[in-house]
Amino acid sequence: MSYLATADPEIAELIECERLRQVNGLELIASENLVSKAVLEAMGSIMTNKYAEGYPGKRYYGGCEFHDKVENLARDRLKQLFNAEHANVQPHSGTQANMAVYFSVMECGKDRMMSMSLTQGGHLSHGSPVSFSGKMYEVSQYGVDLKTELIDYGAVEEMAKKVKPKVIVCGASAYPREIDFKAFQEIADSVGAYCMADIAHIAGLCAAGVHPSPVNVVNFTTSTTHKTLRGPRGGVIMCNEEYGAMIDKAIFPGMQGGPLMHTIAGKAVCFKEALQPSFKDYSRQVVKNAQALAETLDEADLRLVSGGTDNHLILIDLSNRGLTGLEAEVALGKAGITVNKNTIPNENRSPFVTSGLRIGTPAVTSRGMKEDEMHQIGEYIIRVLKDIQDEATIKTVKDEVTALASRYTLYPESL
Ligand code: DSN
Repeated sequence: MSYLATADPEIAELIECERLRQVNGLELIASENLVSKAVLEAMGSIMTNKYAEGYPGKRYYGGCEFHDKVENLARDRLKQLFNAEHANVQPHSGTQANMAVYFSVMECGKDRMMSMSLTQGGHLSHGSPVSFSGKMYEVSQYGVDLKTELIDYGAVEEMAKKVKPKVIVCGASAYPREIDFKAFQEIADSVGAYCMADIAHIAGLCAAGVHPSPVNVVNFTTSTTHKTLRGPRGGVIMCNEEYGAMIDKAIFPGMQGGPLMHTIAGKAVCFKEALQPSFKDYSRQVVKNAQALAETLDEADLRLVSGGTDNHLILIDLSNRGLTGLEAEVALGKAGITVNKNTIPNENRSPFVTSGLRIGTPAVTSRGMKEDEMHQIGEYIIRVLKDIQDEATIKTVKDEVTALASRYTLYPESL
């Protein structure tokens, strides 16, 4: 960072403040992770200097010979990682990956889609009324069974038969349990719909075989690359060869211009890392850590949505604690524990307040923490939530958090 410190000390200083926040705190946001130094170097490289509109071998600019090789490596590695027939690594984000699938198979203002509601675990780009997806298509949303807090596949099927959607979206941002992708595709087939699985949250777990993969099960799989997959921020799409040309066209020239080639280089590095045997160990540990943390929270009588977790995240229902998600998020933040407020099934508060907290283990697992540390972190959370006005306890917990964090690197081994 020496050039930056000279050229723009204000930005350099803010980046250093953020580095210290990450070093000294515990990052428990379920959708975040830490990238390796190799990914960081690729992202910060001169690959950003070039326009490469088009695809390898078919660009609209000269001088793309090395960019072609980088993008081909990224596509081939992603295909190998998920055993996919076709991969597009150009989406700038998960939302744009989803948009490309919708644009490929649905007609704006005419077609219907079905997806999980945002308050019960879905995502904005799955048809929320405030997102392009909810404005452009007619959307029907399914949720979880309010008793079990699990997806009710029978209810999804019933809705599909009534709604006759063109696309059924599965995949979630706040669902702690395994998703049955085969069941979703079967429901889609039964009503002549396409099925799209958005695995942004669990992509790393699917790649490592820790969660069943939807690739080759559903028609389209979209994802981000920066959550459990532990790569740079961005999106990808996978599908069978028969849909490949249509998806590629939807991304470019359909909705994006020049690809972010420095990000695509970072994605290629991430996929290589995820192909190493140690990534399977990492992913297994992410789940073990989430389950260890859930156990500690559950023992303290915090109510966990669905009773626990099968993946990398836990959803705590605070409604019987006289606390909102917002209050809990702020108090834990003061103690150096970063989490996010989240809606829960049967939510009656606004998304800015909420009755829940979402907690995830991908980043702390990348730092090398295991079950013992998860029990410790669970204790910290319990102590802070017991009385969020107790500033002395928050201060003591913050010191303990800093001491724990200081024992672990910010940069995962390059595998
Ligand atoms: N906003 C992300 C999350 O936190 O789950 C999903 O895009």
